[in-house]
Amino acid sequence: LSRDSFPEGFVFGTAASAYQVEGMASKEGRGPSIWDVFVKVPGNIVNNATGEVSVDQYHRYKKSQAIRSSLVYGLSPCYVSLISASHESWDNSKDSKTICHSSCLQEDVDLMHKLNFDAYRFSISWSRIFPNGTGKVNRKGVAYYNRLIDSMLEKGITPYANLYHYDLPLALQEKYGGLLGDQVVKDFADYADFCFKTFGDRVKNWMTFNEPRVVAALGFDNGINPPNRCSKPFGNCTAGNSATEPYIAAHNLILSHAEAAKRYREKYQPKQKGRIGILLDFVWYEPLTRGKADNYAAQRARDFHVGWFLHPLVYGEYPRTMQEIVGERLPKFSKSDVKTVKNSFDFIGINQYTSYYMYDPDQPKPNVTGYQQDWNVGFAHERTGNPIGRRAYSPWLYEVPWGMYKAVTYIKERYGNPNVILAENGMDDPGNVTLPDALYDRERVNYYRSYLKELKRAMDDGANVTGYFAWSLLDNFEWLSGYSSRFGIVYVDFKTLKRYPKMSAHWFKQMLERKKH
Ligand code: GCO
Repeated sequence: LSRDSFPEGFVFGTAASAYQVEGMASKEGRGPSIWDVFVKVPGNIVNNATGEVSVDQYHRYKKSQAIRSSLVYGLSPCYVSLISASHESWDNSKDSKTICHSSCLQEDVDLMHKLNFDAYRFSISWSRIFPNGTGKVNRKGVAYYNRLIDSMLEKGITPYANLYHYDLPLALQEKYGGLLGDQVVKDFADYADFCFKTFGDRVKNWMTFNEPRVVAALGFDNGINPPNRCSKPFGNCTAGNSATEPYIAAHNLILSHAEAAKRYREKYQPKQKGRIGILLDFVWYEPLTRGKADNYAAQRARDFHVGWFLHPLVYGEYPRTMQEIVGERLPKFSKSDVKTVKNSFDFIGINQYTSYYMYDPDQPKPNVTGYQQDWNVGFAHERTGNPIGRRAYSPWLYEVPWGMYKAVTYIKERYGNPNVILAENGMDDPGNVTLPDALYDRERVNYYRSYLKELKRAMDDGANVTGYFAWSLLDNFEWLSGYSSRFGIVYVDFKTLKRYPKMSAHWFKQMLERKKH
């Protein structure tokens, strides 16, 4: 497998999100998001970790002064960093963890470039731009994203900017219930509009939301993610109404996406010539048996998963299965909504990691291990004692390369072969692996190689895929798991924040090398 196995111009990048990598969460004028308060409640996150410092990308995205001077004196960056480390007393700083240390491995954009990646999918933190969600702009936040974008362009890394990765400004949650309030549609579009206006001269690939299904289901059905709304006894969620709220939140997410896309297309696209899309997570659901009931169950699951959002975007309505099952509780699109929602994308981003078997929970249970999903749809990780794939560290993540082929082919067939970017794909190791063992991530290399082969196979069979993003460049803050799960192709020592490329990083570097023809 090499770059040449893919069409000319195919983009390879890595993906990350603001709260997971930036750090400086309560500094430089950033307002809190719903995650900032959630992580502070003891017991919510493994080891009570937070994204307050995380991997400090806020400071470590570009060449630091010491490395710049190395170019002047003709010394190797590593050598200079050793000198400067011993001469300057970094540790005297009150906040030494968030000071930009200089070392040959600490510059993330530089690292992407060295590993031969073409692009970086990052997210903009809404409350870093508008600390209260609306109104006054935080100039320091704007300056940070300007610096980040500029340093990417300097290095030939194409920015892919996502506007929302779970981090709703807390102010909007408090003001009108966040995603449950209709007002979020306008507020999100205003925020998006500001970003298009400010960064759109350089950012040509925009994404509105990451994984709206996760936002709706985990935030409002089982309530394990903020704002922790549910009506079932799960975790420590607050009173909500699981029967309706996930559908209302999802509906507002769809309308917010569509409104932002409309603004982009009308006001900015003609001049800026970029494109806009949305990011959907897609677990492939494979029927457990060949029986009709399981087939229908799998189709239903795909509809409730990716169809929930993609169906309205492509066809202007929710999937038939959802309409039948959810009935009156499913909000309706007005005629004018349909006009904004339908075709409100230039591309679809798909986050594809894993696959599950799906069975009809009303049929007598075959021999499976798994659990019941919401909406009373059953899914399983094993069929007659055989796991669907090798399990990674996270209990939800099984390695199923053929699921990649099926998921991408399904989008092609059911949704008219839209332009797709494979926006996330990857696997994790446990957080407590140590150096140097952590660097020998053979299994991650196998994972990437086999999934990329299946992606290529789907493309050879006609799927219109134009890019691929690995999750993630760096080990980082993995939401509820904190730092107990590592998804990076680059190891981060969370104490020193030093970066150490793993074998998988070297694998990508070689795979992406441009051959001189
Ligand atoms: C997503 C998640 C990411 C996770 C990654 C690994 O977009 O899928 O929200 O932020 O870190 O998926 O679990």
